[in-house]
Amino acid sequence: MTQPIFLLFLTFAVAGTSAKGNNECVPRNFGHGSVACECNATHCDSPGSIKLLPPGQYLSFLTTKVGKRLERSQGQVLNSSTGAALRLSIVAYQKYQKIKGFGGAMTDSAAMNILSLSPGAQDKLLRQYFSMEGIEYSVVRVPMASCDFSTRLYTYADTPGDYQLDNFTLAPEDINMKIPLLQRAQALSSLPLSLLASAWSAPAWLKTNGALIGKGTLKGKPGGKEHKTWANYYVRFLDEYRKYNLTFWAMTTGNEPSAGEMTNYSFQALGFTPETQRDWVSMDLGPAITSSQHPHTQILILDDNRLLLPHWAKVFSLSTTHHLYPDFYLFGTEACAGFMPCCRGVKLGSWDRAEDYAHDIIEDLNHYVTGWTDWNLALDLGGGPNWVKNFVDSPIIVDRKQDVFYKQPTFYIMGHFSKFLLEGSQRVGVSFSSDSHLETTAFIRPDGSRVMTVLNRTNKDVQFEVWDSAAGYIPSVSPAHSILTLIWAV
Ligand SMILES: *[C@@H]1O[C@H](CO)[C@@H](O)[C@H](O)[C@H]1NC(C)=O
Ligand SMILES: *[C@@H]1O[C@H](CO)[C@@H](O)[C@H](O)[C@H]1NC(C)=O
Ligand SMILES: *[C@@H]1O[C@H](CO)[C@@H](O)[C@H](O)[C@H]1NC(C)=O
Ligand SMILES: *[C@@H]1O[C@H](CO)[C@@H](O)[C@H](O)[C@H]1NC(C)=O
Ligand SMILES: *[C@@H]1O[C@H](CO)[C@@H](O)[C@H](O)[C@H]1NC(C)=O
Ligand SMILES: CC(=O)N[C@H]1CO[C@H](CO)[C@@H](O)[C@@H]1O
Repeated sequence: MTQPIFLLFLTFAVAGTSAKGNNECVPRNFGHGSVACECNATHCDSPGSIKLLPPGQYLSFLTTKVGKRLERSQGQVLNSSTGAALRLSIVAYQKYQKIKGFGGAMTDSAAMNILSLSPGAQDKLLRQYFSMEGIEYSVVRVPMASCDFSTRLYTYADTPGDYQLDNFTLAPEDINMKIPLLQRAQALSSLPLSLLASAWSAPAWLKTNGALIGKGTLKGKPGGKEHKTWANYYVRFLDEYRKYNLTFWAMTTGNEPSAGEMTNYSFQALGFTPETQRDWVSMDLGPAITSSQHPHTQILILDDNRLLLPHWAKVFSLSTTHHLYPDFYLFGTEACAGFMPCCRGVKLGSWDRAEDYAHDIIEDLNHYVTGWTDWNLALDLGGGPNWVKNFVDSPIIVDRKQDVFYKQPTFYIMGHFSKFLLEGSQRVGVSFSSDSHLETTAFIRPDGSRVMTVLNRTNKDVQFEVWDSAAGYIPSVSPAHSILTLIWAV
């Protein structure tokens, strides 16, 4: 992991708390700027399912540094302007990319953390992510075999010389943990989940360095037996998961191929250059998938740092990348907070990390990205387990001893997008009547309803109105340090 797609700016402040009620956040202040909401086997705050109001009314959902968490309200769409100094107009004829979805990763560590809770608390946690009452994740990234967020090193084919993959076998981590959780997540979800597979390393015996970690590539050349075996390994993985009724929307060509080009890289990696990976996809992986029982599985390249675009895409003949290759799409496969050496691990209730998430997601969406996948679905209080101590943060932190989990501000940020931007929602233009640094993005959903999300990272409340020529005027305010999602039918 460690995909530095955003920078952290850490400051400290003390936040207020929100009211405690039946369905409300039980706030816990750990001194990191805002609160985390505590959930247990019998209580968890939840935004609830969304039913659009008829045309002429809007719904709004607000999360603030001072403690609101996807707080719902509603109002009338007006027929005339309120005269607000700032107007954000929907420009419906400016159409951009369509959304695939939002989600997180079912790593070995995430699965262990979720399963360390009592069955009741596990259920509450899964409902928070996947059900209509929660934030309705639709994408789950599934590491193929071990990564740094595992407690041991393994692949599914560790028998040396097993080119036919006769001894390919899923791990106990899959069979006892990840698969049952994915099935439960699917059962809670109102739509089929889009699963995304990523491998970290090939089996050691297929690699130049004879190890899962460090600098190393596949032996031989694309088209050779190691490259063929590695392609067939992906097919076998899809075959095995399908036996559990889990089918994959897409696979990536491998997590962070650039890491495997670094001397002494500390955890599982497999090096590729754009040229070797292009040739492996065209000679081995592509044909293997096409002739498998999963011919429609999408292949995503460059499951790696954003900085490597558009070079990789150019070599594969894929803002810059979109304009070069408009028929392909961009999708964010991994992001997290707390990976920087200065400020590693968990910061319960951090508001800065929430704003970093929101800023990064809006920026990506406004540059043609079709979805955004968070990293571990759940970590422990130390930001692990992680066998190389590469501890980071997660939107849900589990305290096994107390049988509780904490929903961090980043959890609600994810919800401001995942719950509203259904697959197929199309981004449209927004024009500002005057200079403002409010960060915003707007979409028309498949049913024609409109969604606008507004981020304010300053200390000032900002009055504004939305104008949608198909609906009217929505008077609103973006409070200091808040994120607001407005949704209305037309
Ligand atoms: C769960 O949390 C609620 C709200 O804080 C509390 O009233 C209840 O006692 C807790 N249940 C357990 C089993 O700790
Ligand atoms: C807006 O105009 C429509 C059509 O004239 C009318 O039916 C509606 O009541 C008006 N709404 C408001 C809030 O004034
Ligand atoms: C590999 O699989 C074969 C056939 O199922 C079995 O006989 C053999 O013991 C396995 N080898 C290892 C090292 O697991
Ligand atoms: C398999 O999963 C799909 C949803 O992805 C569901 O509709 C179907 O009922 C499941 N089948 C079985 C046998 O569980
Ligand atoms: C890599 O590790 C080896 C063995 O520990 C060490 O000798 C070498 O200096 C390391 N190389 C770099 C570039 O860190
Ligand atoms: C309109 C307004 O004041 N927006 C603020 C919201 O947050 C951004 C980012 O920090 C500020 O630059 C804007 O001034």
